[in-house]
Amino acid sequence: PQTIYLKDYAPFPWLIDGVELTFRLSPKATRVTSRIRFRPNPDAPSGPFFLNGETMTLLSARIDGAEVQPEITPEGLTCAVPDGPFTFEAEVEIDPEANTSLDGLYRSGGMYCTQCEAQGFRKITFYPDRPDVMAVFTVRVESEMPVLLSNGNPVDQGDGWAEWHDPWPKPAYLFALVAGDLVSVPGHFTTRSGRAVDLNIWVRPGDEGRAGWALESLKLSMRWDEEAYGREYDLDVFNIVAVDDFNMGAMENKGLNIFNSRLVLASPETATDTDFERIEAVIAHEYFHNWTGNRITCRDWFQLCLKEGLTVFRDQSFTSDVRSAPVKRIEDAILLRARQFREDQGPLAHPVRPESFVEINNFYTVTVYEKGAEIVGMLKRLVGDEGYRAALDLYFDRHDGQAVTIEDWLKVFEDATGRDLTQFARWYSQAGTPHLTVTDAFEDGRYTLTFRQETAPTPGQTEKAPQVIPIAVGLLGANGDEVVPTTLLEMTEAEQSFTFEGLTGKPVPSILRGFSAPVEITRESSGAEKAFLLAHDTDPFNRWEAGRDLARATLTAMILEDAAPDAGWLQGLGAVLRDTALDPAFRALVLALPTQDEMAAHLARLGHVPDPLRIRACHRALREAMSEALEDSLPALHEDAQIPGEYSPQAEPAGRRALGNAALGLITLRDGGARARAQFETADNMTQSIAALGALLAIGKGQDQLAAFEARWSHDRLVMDKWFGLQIALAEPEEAAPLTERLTQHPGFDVKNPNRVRAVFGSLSGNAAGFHAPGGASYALLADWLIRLDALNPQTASRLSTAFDSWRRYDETRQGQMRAQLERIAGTDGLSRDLSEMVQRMLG
Ligand code: HT7
Ligand code: ZN
Repeated sequence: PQTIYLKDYAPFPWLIDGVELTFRLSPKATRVTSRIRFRPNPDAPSGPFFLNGETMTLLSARIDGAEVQPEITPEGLTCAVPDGPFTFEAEVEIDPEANTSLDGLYRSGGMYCTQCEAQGFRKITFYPDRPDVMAVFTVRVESEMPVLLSNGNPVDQGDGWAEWHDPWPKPAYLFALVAGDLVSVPGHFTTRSGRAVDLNIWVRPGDEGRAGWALESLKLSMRWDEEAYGREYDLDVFNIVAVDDFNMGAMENKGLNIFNSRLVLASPETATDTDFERIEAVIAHEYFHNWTGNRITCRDWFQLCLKEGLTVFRDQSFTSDVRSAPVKRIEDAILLRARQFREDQGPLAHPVRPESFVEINNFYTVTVYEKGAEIVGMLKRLVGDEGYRAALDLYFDRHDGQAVTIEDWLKVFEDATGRDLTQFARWYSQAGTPHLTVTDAFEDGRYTLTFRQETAPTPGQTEKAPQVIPIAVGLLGANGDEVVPTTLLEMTEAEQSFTFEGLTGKPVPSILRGFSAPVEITRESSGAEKAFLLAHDTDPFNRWEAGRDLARATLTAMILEDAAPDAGWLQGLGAVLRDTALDPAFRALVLALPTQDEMAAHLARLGHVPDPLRIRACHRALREAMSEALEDSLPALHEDAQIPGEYSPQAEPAGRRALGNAALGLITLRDGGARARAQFETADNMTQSIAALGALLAIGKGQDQLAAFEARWSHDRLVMDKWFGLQIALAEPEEAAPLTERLTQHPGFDVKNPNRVRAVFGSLSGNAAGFHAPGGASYALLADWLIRLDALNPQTASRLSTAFDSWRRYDETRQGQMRAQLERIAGTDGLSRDLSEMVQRMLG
């Protein structure tokens, strides 16, 4: 397969003045006719006329009305064209029913829907399928389906047809079409300049009662973008459609967002607090793309972080504003460290803006999204709130309607603030997590912090230059008072010192407050100092961080030295838990231990070979110690979470339940499951019910409850995903593979449904001790299914294959077993470009 390079970018030699498409939908033989008005691009060198097109049959083609016979290859067509403007027309036939890749036009549960990002449009018709070719689309859909949707505004409709026109030029990846037997949950929004917008959440009949939260989240997002960024909606309608079979979370097609149904449908009985929060965030994310992604898009796919990093940053800010800012920051840091730092440490490490790819779908990664968002956050921290707003205003003004690059993005910051961002730009090109080593000294009232930055080599990048690192620091006095408030230090050198004058005693530093940069940090400091910060830090992030560091340190000592759990940390934890002035959601986060995978990564960084079974045993032992030490506090926390009255998914009650259920998990370790059983019996919402079930499964009980849960919910796909996933995630190590295998025989297992496949195999790889259980059965099982899945849905197979990315961390036996599975996959005939690229990179 061909490797595509950023350095080879060349503009398309033509511009498009208008696209007209007609779809005659039929399950196995959909006809698509296209009429595309091309004219030479004055800013591009001339070149051959090539249109992407795959997996379709060309029935006829015409140029300016005259029949032509283009040359067809598996990738597209070429054809001689006139020198000046011309109209290209084609009719093609495609087979949506046979499309199991869920990319292009496909069928899901009897409806038709599309997914075109990144390169799905080329499976629909012949077209220059690249983001820098933007055009105005008019679409006619003909079908017996009652609801026919496409992008933009409705133009007209009749019996069996509908026409749509999108006045905003867009790249083909934002095209969408939906046809189905759907019902809408309608709403209205008036923009601040007075535009009336009809909102619809389209769902299958029967699901109307579960779309209200998505609708409210959409209105909240629309208002927030006006207030925080001055961005208004720009069409008369905004449609969202829920689809059961979907490769990712959701898609921001102009005026017609398509969502995985798990990110739309929610009721108290079927969705957890976390589901509600996630729906709110993803609805916001896709809505925010209307400006950051759609009105201003990417010049090429190497610039993906331009829209994704910025839009993730925007959805994170939204959640911080509508929920709790410190809690959101901690959650984001947990995710970044667990997944992005892990990516950076392994064979799949790549820059936020990669320089080459074989399959672009493999680069929708945590690095592009979450590290991309961190870079935006750092820019904002460096230029300040006002500078950031001025830069964004300039970005929207200067680039509206364009397909742009990271250079364009950084230039608006330079122009708006006068800052030189040449060195900062390394954040986009250098892969890997910078590691800061910190030392300090105190003399005559002067306190000096010295930082050294280093980034380990990553594939294809051995040498790393120093990056700009914004380090937020505060200093605390011996009594816990803040003697120096949060100050932003700008590190630019490989090693650099910063001095604070006029102090009366040696302070306790609180470093990297608010997780001000996506870096790792090492500083020799005593447990007592960490305990002090856990008790006193005025920065909530670092207060949590101190507790996390202590938890990791005690777990590390238990694993490596057979040490007893740290009594000082347990005491500090108790004090935090009892402090009712603290947000319950924050306290729940303080109670959560580093995950077993995080511990494996930590031990590997320290130069040890992690033993997943030993980590699991010590994790369990530490939780038992917590259960005992906190025995007096836990029941009250659990009781406080039994909130009477109507269920609300808002942050406050959700936080109380998070803390209560964390307490329940610990209580269950010592009470044999009595309290969890009672909660399961009486729960009137999914948060309480799944937490109780999880607590029981974690102690090897709960089989009756699991059966009751299945009996109650077997008709509901989304709820059953939880049932499949939870039992695998919590299975005993030696049971994980056999249980997973049994569940693939369950009548509810459907290899064509990505949610179900992820529930099963994502949970298997998420069960660290189960995935790495001796004998390698889980490795073999996952590889078997990746090979089967790849033939149907390469994107989902490729994403799930990342379970193997940390194989080099482990002992020789496990390494050998994982490498053998990767080689077996690599040797499979007919492997997709997606999976083969991933496996090759992992084998390195
Ligand atoms: N921009 C979208 C990314 C995406 C996608 C979504 C659904 C199915 C396949 C997809 N490939 C790429 C989603 C987003 O980031 O908002
Ligand atoms: Zn996005």
